[in-house]
Amino acid sequence: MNPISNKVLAPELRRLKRRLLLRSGLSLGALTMLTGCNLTDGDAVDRALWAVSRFNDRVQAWLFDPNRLAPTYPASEITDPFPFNAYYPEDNAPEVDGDTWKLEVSGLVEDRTPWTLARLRAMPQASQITRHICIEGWSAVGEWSGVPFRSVLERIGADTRARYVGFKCADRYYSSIDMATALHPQTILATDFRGAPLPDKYGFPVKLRVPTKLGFKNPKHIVALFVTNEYPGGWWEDQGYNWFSGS
Ligand SMILES: Nc1nc2c(c(=O)[nH]1)N[C@H]1C(S)=C(S)[C@@H](COP(=O)(O)O)O[C@H]1N2
Ligand SMILES: [Mo]
Repeated sequence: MNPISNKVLAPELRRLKRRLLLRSGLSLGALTMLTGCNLTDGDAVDRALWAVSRFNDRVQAWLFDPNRLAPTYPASEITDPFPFNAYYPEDNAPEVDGDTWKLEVSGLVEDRTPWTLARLRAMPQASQITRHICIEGWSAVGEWSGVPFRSVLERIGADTRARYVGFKCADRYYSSIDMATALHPQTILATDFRGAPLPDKYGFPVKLRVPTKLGFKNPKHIVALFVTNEYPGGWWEDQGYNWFSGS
């Protein structure tokens, strides 16, 4: 974890940090990674912040290359313990029953049959060790495995010309991503964390792992997905965080 607390930042930088989050959806952690600048180096950070904060959704969407891959890491760099985050404390994480859990599917798809955990696990699996970057200013490397989301979309006959995929979660959290991100090779419907079923707090039974996006675009405890052309928003997105929020 690399917490960048407000305490160590000058007031000017605090304002810039807020502006950066609201306007570009990037955290200071993400900015540090992108620019390679050292956060104690005030001037350089300042310049980078101003440059990045000029990006708007449209520019970011244009810059987004669906084939660009997020960096991957060796197992030795996995952050242990991995941080928990949600809009509530860890003890309140929902406890979903994996045996009765179903993933509802709706919207612009051909096959609305709900998915069971067994069906997801029977699909070809993928694994990744990637960095999760939270808008609150920390990042951590984790290992997730599951089904490439693209193959789920193919299996349900999703209209991949649609603009968005939206998600609803067992804890009332919700989020959405653009179709290019949904089809990205590293976007996976993850059932495992570090080679074992996702612990409750990290999103049991299923979370969307999107390493090209900030942490809040990685919904945990997913119970429903839908394909749509109508902007679905999200828990944080609707509170002013930048929707695109990624590279
Ligand atoms: N269902 C659900 N998913 C969620 C959240 C949440 O509160 N509820 N928080 C998001 C945020 S802001 C972050 S940083 C990550 C944290 O995931 P972790 O607990 O595995 O670190 O989950 C994201 N997905
Ligand atoms: Mo987050």
